Amino acid sequence: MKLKALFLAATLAAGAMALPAQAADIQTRLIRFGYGLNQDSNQGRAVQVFADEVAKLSGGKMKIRAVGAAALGSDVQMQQALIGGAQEMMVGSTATLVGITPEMALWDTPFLFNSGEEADQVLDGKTGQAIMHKLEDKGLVGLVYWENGFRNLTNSQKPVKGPEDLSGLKLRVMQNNVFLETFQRLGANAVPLPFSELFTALETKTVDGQENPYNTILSSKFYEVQKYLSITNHVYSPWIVTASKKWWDGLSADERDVLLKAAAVSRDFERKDTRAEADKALAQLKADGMQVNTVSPEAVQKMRETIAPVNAQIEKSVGPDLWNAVQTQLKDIRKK
Ligand code: TF8
Repeated sequence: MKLKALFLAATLAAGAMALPAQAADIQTRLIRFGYGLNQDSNQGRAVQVFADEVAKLSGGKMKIRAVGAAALGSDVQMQQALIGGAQEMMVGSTATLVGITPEMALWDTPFLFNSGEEADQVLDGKTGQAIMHKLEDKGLVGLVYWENGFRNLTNSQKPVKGPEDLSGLKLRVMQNNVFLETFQRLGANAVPLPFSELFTALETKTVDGQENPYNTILSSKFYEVQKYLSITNHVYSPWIVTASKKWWDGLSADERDVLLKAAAVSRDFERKDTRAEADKALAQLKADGMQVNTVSPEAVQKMRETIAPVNAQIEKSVGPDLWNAVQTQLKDIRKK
C-alpha cells in the first residue's frame, strides 16, 4: 500500500515536471547528430550532455540520435548533408567551414588567443556571434561554439624544436587554406586530409605527423602511432554546433528554444570538461610513451615571424571590420 502511494507520488511529480514541455508546441522528433571523434572523448561526452538536456527539456519528445567516429561522414560531408536537409545536426571544427563561410578563417589566425577564457569572450561576444550567423546564408544554423583547444604538433620522426625541424616533414593539415599556407610557410610538406582518414594515414606513414589538442591526441589514440609531441600552442581551435537550416526553419519556436537552451548547457559543460581533461591528457600521453618537448619562446617567436604574412591574408578574406573588431576586443580584454 505504502509502496503504491509512493509510486503514485513519483508518477505525479514526473508528470508535473513534464507538463511545461507537453503544453509547449513540441512534436515527436528524431534528430541525427553527427560528430567526428570517438564516443569516449570530450566531444562525445558533450554530445551526450546535449542529448540528455534536449530529452529533459522536451519531455522526451525530441530524441537525439548521436553518431560519433565520423560514421555519418567527415566534417565536410556532414555539412553538405545538413545543407541538403539529409541530416539534422552536427559538431565539428570551424576550420572545416571556411570553404562555406570564409569569415570563419578568423579563428584560424595563428596565436590569436592566449587562453580559452579569451576565446570564450570573443566567440560568445558580438564578433563571434556575427560570424556564426553568417552561416545562415549558406543553409546552416550555428548554435554555440565549443572548445576543441590549443593545437600541438605530433610526429613519428623527431622532436620539433623550431621551424627548421618542420622542413620536409609530411604533416597532415585540416582541409583549409589557412592551415595549408601556415605550414607550407613553416617548411612542412603539408597534406590536407579529413580527420576521419588521419589515424590510418599516420599508421601507414602516408604522413609523418599532425597537429591537434592533447585531448584529441589521447582520445583518438595517436600516441600509438606518434612518438614525438612538441608543444607549440600555435592556434586555438573552436568547434561549432550546427543545424540544417532547411530543417530548423520547419521547427516551432518552442522546439528551437529547447535546442538553444540545451546547446548552451552543453557548451558550458564542454568547455569545463575539455579544460580539465587537457591538464591530465598531457601526463597521460607521457605515460603512454610519447616524448614531449616544449618549443622555446625564441623558436615560437621565429614561427610567428615566419607565418606573419598569413595574418594579412586572413584579414583580406574576412574583411578589415571583423579583423579589427577582434583585435580591439582582445586589447580591451588584456587591459583588464
Ligand atoms: C581536425 C579537427 C578535428 C575535429 C573533429 C573531427 O584535426 O581538430 O578533431 O574537426 O570534430 O580535423
